[in-house]
Amino acid sequence: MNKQSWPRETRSTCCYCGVGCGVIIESDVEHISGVRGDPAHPANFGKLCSKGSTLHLTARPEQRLLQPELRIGRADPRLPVDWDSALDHAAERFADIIATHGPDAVAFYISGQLLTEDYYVFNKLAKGLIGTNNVDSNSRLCMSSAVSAYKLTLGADAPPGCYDDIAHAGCVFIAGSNTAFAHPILFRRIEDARKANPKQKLIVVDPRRTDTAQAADLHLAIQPGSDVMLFNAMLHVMIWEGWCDEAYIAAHTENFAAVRQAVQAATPQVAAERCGISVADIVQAARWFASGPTLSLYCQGLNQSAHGTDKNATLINLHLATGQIGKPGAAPLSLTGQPNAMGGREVGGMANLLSGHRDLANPQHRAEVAALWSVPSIPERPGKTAVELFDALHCGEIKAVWIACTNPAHSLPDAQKVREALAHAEFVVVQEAFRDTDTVPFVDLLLPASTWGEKDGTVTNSERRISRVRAAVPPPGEARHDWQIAAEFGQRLAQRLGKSALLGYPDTETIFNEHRASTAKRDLDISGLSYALLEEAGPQQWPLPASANAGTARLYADGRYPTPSGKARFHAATDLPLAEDTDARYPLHLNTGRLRDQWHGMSRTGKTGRLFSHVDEPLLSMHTADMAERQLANGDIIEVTSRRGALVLRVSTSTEMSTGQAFLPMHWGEQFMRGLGANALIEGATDPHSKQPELKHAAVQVSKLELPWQVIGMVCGDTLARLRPLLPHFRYANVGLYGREHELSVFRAAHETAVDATLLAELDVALNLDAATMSYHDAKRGISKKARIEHGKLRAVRLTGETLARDWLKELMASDADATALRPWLLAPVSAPPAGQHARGRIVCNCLDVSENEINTQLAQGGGLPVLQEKLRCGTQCGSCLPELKRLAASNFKRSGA
Ligand SMILES: Nc1nc2c(c(=O)[nH]1)N[C@H]1C(S)=C(S)[C@@H](COP(=O)(O)OP(=O)(O)OC[C@H]3O[C@@H](n4cnc5c(=O)[nH]c(N)nc54)[C@H](O)[C@@H]3O)O[C@H]1N2
Ligand SMILES: Nc1nc2c(c(=O)[nH]1)N[C@H]1C(S)=C(S)[C@@H](COP(=O)(O)OP(=O)(O)OC[C@H]3O[C@@H](n4cnc5c(=O)[nH]c(N)nc54)[C@H](O)[C@@H]3O)O[C@H]1N2
Ligand code: SF4
Ligand SMILES: [Mo]
Repeated sequence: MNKQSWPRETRSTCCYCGVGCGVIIESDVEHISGVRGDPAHPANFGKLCSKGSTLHLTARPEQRLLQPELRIGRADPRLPVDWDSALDHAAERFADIIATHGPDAVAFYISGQLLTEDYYVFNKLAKGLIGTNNVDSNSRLCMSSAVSAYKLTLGADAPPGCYDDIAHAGCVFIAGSNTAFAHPILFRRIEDARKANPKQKLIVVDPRRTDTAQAADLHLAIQPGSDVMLFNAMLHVMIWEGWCDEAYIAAHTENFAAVRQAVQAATPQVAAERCGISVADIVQAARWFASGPTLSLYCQGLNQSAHGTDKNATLINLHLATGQIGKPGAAPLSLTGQPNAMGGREVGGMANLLSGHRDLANPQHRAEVAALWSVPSIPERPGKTAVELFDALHCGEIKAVWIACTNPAHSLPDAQKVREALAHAEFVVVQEAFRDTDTVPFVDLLLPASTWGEKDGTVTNSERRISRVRAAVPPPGEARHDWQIAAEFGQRLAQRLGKSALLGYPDTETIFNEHRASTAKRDLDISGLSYALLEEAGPQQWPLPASANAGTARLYADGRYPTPSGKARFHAATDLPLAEDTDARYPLHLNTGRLRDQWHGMSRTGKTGRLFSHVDEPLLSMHTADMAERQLANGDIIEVTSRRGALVLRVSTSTEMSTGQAFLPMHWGEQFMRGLGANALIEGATDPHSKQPELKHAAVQVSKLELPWQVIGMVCGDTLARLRPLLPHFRYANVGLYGREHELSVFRAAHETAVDATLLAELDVALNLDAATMSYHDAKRGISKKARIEHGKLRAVRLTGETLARDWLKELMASDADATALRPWLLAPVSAPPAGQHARGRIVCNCLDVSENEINTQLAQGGGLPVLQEKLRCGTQCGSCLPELKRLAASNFKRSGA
């Protein structure tokens, strides 16, 4: 008999970003106990970043959604139901709506975090079974401009390069990507390449001086939205200086004349003025780019724009004009955000696409897919894209929406309008792995989905590499796989609609094989790929046709493109202003994006204290001059307003920012703060080609808000579910976790005046302080302190009026230290810490738990990164903090005048 050894090890793929790192999951019978990088995986060779390496800490069954829940009337609470009743009810509602209003009255809104097999089933359910093309994905908010530009210029949605190109590049050109935070393991590869080849040039185009930009040889801090002008000016210089590859242009491209014309007016002088950078820097960038081999890496700074397709395509123009494509180290490589944005594109999981990179608008393609699925036809009418879909829900054109693996109430632009749309809808279904998201309160039928560590299937990363996702443990409670839920619903719906059931799949491999068949003879042909081959030979890059025995690392080596003429097409575009520009009332550009340790709406990363220690609350970053103009000091509470919403936050001075700009992380939403998050402020005008919204920009004003009454509460353990309902009662409020072995929940709030006693009593209950062991109240000064000390340890504390002690108290609780010395402090009005207590400050190195204060103290004693690594060990494990450590060392070096 086989003896099972524990912990068991399962090879799978990280469920966060599009780098697609291989992981080895350690588990016992039902629990995931650890995770480490898979040394054999070609995306990461054993490395993981701060998010990947803490995945096991976010995989606790007690935090999951475990049972279907249904509400019948809108005012009713949702109650647990069994799966049969849940799916029957859903099928009945959908069948009714379809019978009365037609198939286009229902819609599916899915996600680049689904597996390819999940995606395939949803797409077939909508387009094949129901007969609507209303199936779109959050990839519309993410990659659709990259897709449309690839198709427009190169003829197919295929990133031509691979990660290995990083090592071969002479110039790495990063535009609109904070790779150090958002694709950390790729950034490790860039660091390695630069070490191996010190001549390699790194250029970063970003309005902010991010950690990525600070590592660059040349940082082009352009004005928001001015990328097309920059790229056109670079091409202008290349033409003028004779740096173009005329032979390549002649042999392998078309439409260059139009582009030559379009960039004529984009002189370096004009561009310098518009972009806010120097002529010399533009010329330098053009020179390095043309010298090559040049690898461009780009992401949401280009895609999330009302001119995102133009931004992508004018960058691709530079590659075509200089022949920097189809050879080692040279490619326009669009970084995918989500782990399976690529897989979604492959199965055509969007409103304008069909399986196997086919186009809905093409009658031949529709006929091919109809034949493949054995259905009479695929509807011709294009489906609604993400923003249109929610607009149609808002005006009642769409009545029912089925949402899976995305949180639109948080992530779509104009969050208030999205909430209205969800509230108007007749029927909202959500498949979720966790229950605490901003969308869940609007849901009629909530279905528990399995997630990372439990699911089985495939994903494709940014370099076209298909990897297996494998289950280490069974789904908790009654959770089911996403594809299963869609298929089981589809079977029931088919019965009611009197159609043949198309979705009877026994397992994911059968779905994969059907998908594979749909790719035959297409640009992404994977006829030669199978689960067996992935098992044997590991992850593979498409195309991998039946005739091949391994995948393809680079495309277009022969200069032949999948266009009708076989040539790549230059795309002529001129610079356009942002969709929403600043004016006297809204004079600042708001930019939004990611932090190193959080993921989107925080439903997963918000489950572990460790991922809050780098940044623990939503801060608006600004330039000191803009703050001074508004008489703002670091940490002040401000109100930021746009033409459609407002948020109350703390402001933080940042050397990353240029004047006239502000930055807000996208992560915090209603679950973690008072207010709807960044998208309360964003309009999200869409790109005409890709329909991707401009999520990176809004015009805002920032003004100081006096909220003198402040409260801070901390309690051992994760009690966020109990603290959340209190957030809306304060003008400013947020919650989070902190700590490692001893995790605590932290609640911060402020208000114009003292809140009433009932609210404070509710807060005390949520903080487990209703039976406090100690309390101090000074009515005259408006200070009160309440604490519970058990077995000599501080278990909960609440401070009002005077909250300066919060940081060292947080440390005391997180270290589980003896709190005896605290008693006198607790009964006096002072805020100074008792001897031996101190605040550590932000944690920079998450793996080794090293704080910014500790790093600065060490740096003050001399030495740089190597000394930090030797003495404090920071930056020696996952490496996610390396860019920041280098920056701290460099600024210390400058400060000390060395
Ligand atoms: N830690 C972490 N990593 C993630 C994610 C996460 O949530 N957290 N999400 C994943 C997903 S889905 C995605 S899509 C990627 C996103 O990855 P990125 O696109 O790299 O991340 P962002 O922070 O959204 O934006 C990148 C940069 O665009 C800049 N930018 C803003 N406006 C402009 C502009 O007009 N021009 C230029 N050139 N730059 C501009 C911003 O200042 C920002 O630094 O990250 C993936 N990785
Ligand atoms: N202002 C602004 N807005 C943005 C952006 C920005 O930069 N600025 N970025 C945009 C981009 S690029 C993106 S990709 C989107 C991301 O936006 P969302 O897609 O809304 O982000 P997530 O929070 O990752 O949502 C995924 C949801 O699926 C759940 N989930 C996790 N695993 C599973 C599973 O296996 N099955 C199911 N059914 N559910 C699961 C999670 O708990 C989570 O609630 O945000 C967009 N919105
Ligand atoms: S870089 Fe980090 S988040 Fe992205 S796949 Fe790798 S481990 Fe996961
Ligand atoms: Mo994304």
